Amino acid sequence: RSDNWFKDAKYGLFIHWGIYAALGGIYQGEKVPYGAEWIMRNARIPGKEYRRLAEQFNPVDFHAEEIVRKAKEWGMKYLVFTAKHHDGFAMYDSKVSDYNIMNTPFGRDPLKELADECQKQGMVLGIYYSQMQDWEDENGWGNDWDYKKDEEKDFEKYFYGKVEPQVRELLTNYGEVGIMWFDTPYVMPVELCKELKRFVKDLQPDCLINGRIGYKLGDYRQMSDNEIPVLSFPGAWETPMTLNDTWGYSSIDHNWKSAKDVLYKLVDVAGKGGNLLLNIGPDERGQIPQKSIEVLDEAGEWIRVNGES
Ligand code: JFZ
Repeated sequence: RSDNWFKDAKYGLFIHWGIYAALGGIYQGEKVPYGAEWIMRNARIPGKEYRRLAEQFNPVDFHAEEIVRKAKEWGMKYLVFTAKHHDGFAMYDSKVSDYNIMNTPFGRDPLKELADECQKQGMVLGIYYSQMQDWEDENGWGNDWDYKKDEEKDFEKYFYGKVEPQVRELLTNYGEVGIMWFDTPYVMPVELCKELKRFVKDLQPDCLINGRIGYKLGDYRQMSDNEIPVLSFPGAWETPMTLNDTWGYSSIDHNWKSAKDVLYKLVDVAGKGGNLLLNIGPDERGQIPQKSIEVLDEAGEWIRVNGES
């Protein structure tokens, strides 16, 4: 893989997928505002109840081969998959925590399946991991309805007991990882962010780290969600973007961008030297929303005709 793969990539696929997809933005008959992947926190769903989603999770329509093939057709060069989002649920086979997808009726490891397909089809694999927020771990940040206030938690216990061991799994069991994509570092102490960076680089020296590891320690600059800078930057940077207004699957968000919108944004970002990381949120069956497919298909066709490579 070239050193410059990221700088040349221009376009990637973000995949936000977790057991929150089963709620699709609705809890107890009520629409819960903001990102559907935030529903546990936004509706203050007790952990005991939220875990029941795992007991029923069986996304039989998930096909890694298809997702990677589609991403290629759409003109994308890398993908980033949510191995663990803020809800704390591991969407891969984790020995560190039982709270993972192997303990669902599905019982398969989608990250492994995606990693194998990426290898086969020539796509760079990136892994999203929520390092600070974890609403399942009693010492992870963000859950004050089941557990103590954040300031009273033993964050290091969570960090050394869950974060590092899980990051080790992710960088050991899935082959070459192109990016470790961290998120919402907020008040994480700088020493631990540095420690995490060292930890990643020790395991995979060529693995890039995104800007949201915090304190400008990332290998490339991270824009805010959906933000496109006015001027270009010399270094590597990336804008994460959704096709509607949520990252996780929502049954009620129909505010879809058109293929034309996507292309304008892609050309804008790529022209300024950045990468657009565009998101899909598969539903509880593992299906990509039909509208996302339509828009990305249409944009992909234009890219095939007019793109450089
Ligand atoms: C975070 C997550 O909380 C969200 O669920 C999703 O995963 C998204 C990609 O990242 O949300 C953010 C993080 C940073 C900004 C905005 C939303 N920001 O810098 O503007």
